[in-house]
Amino acid sequence: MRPAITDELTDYRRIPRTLSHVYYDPLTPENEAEVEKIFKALTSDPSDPVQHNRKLTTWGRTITVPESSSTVAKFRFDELCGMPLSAADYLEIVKNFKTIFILDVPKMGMSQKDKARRFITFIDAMYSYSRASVLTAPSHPYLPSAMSATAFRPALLIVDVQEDFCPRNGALAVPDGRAVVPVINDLLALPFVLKIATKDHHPPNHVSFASNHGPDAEPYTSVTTITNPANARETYETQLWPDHCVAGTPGNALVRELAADRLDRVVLKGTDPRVEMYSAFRSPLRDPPLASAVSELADLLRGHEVTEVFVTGLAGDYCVFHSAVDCAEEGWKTYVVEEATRSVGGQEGWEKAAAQLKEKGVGIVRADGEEVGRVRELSGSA
Ligand code: VGL
Ligand code: ZN
Repeated sequence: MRPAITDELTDYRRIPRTLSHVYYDPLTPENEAEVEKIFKALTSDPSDPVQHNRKLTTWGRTITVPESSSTVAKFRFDELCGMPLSAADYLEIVKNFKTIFILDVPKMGMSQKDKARRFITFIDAMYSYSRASVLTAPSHPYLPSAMSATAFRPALLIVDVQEDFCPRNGALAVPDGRAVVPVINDLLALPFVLKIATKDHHPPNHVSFASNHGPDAEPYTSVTTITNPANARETYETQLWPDHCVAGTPGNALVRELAADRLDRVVLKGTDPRVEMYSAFRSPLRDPPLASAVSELADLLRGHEVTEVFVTGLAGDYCVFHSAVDCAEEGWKTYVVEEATRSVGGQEGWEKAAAQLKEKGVGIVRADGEEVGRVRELSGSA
């Protein structure tokens, strides 16, 4: 099936595969009835009845929600995107409901740019709050896979293969870390459509350095609390480390044996001194996301119409782990190539991480396995 929006505006790859509520296309009467049935089921709690025209207030403005319970809202497309609501209004709506129905999403060409832009703003807001909703035919509950039923456009992601993460002299050397390099160099010779390396790229005053937390803070054991600069109520605990990967130092460099000439791009992460950013996609802050801790990685993958991502690098139980989790959540079929990663916690650390990755839908594969084999079989012109 085709998405109900023209290709140049399609941004559905952002929709995580875990979404369980779907928009039905095309809008046959049967599908409308099916959607209505789901809405009724989700709003069947008698102590939380559906209200009509609930008012939300934000920035002194009032938004009307046509039909909603305390957790589920329903709009016609034009009620949501046909009027001049702002990104702040959409965030307010998204914050208030866990599941949002949008009915009658039309095809939008360049003549409906405003509506399309609002729609994408709204989808982005839903994405950043991990809200459920949206978009596909009953037989295709997961749109990106429906869009790419035949396409196979694999990318290689090489996480933080930097001197500071490697023995012997790395400041935060991962046991046996350097052993990933020959495996990754072999992968770099394959016809991935995009080959991206990331670098942990910290300023000297980075929050994850124990040295920035007074004499009692110990690397590997102490923790600190990180607060969202835009929202004091959103916090997370994070472990402290030795100073590592400081911008401009030798330890920050990609490992010298890595075939860096085969890379298409290097993406920097952890550049904001205020937040820890294990994931190559973004920091854990969501409410709202911190723009300086969201990388260009997702946009790059979408821009190249990547369908699956093979994750490699260091460390398997930290940055590889969090990057793979976010990647799968963003909707890409995601694999970690097992021989191409090593963990801070050694084999035991990796086994724990791998078990959690599998639970989150990330495949653990071997460099000589069939998944990488599909990449080998692609013609070099891919
Ligand atoms: C990493 C700890 C601190 C990693 C980065 O790349 O896994 N671990 N910073
Ligand atoms: Zn770091």
